[in-house]
Amino acid sequence: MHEWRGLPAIALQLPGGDSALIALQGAQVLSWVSQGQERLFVSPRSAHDGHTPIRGGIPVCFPQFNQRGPLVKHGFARTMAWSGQSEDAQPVEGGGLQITLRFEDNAATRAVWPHAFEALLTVELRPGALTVRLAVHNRGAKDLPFTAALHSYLQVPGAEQVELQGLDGLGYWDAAAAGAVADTYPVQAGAVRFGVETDRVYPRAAQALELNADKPLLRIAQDVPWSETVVWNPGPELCQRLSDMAPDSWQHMLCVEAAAIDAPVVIAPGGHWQAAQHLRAL
Ligand code: TA6
Repeated sequence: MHEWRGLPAIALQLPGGDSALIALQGAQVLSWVSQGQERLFVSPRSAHDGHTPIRGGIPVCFPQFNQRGPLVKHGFARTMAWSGQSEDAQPVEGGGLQITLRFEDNAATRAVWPHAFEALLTVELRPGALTVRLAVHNRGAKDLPFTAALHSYLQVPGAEQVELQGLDGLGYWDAAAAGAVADTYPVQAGAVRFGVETDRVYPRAAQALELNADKPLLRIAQDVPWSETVVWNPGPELCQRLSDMAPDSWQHMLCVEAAAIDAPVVIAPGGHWQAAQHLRAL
């Protein structure tokens, strides 16, 4: 078993040099290296005590996004231990490796959320690409409603130098607007740029998004069941107030999240749901 700052983790390594590291806490991908470059951001001040959310990588928000419900912010899945081991990694087509981590209901989840479920997080690493897929199975006798997100923290060379393309023309919910009024939807004009707190929920775009700096960095796609894309950068002021970020961390990260939040997903008894986010290094 590998470790990340003292926490158990699983490492995937391809012969060409691409690699990934996944913490058992939250099945959180914490590192993805492609073309010799780290593509994910993890805060130097992140907690690593085994139960506080880890700041960075790809947190799995489940079964609740943010504070849109009665559970802890972003749901309990990101603070709990998932099961999986390095030996479970399997080769996949295209010279890759994949691993699936598992989490099911237990006394702690049933105390706050009365559902029988199995959640699987599959990480597929291929040369130049990372796919992360969340699958949920309703093992109970009643409908299972949830909201969720793959809250990916992408590493950027400078938040003010990057632009996110592909959301042009879409109306978005602006969570950073003063008073955040639910029925005002500004329309995105051109690429999204950063420098102040940005916290927006867009409908899923028809095509993949592209993150560019002075050169193309990443292509970001999400499967159709992820009905929204959340774009978050805390900007300098909020970042100062986040105790698990360094004051300049906002310059090094950008969250582009595959999310299903505006309408809860409802899985019928015995039913399954799954959706992936696909990242490609450019
Ligand atoms: O996805 C964006 C967001 O919901 C923001 O509103 C911000 O709170 C962020 O997630 C981080 O949340 P966290 O609980 O990890 O501090």
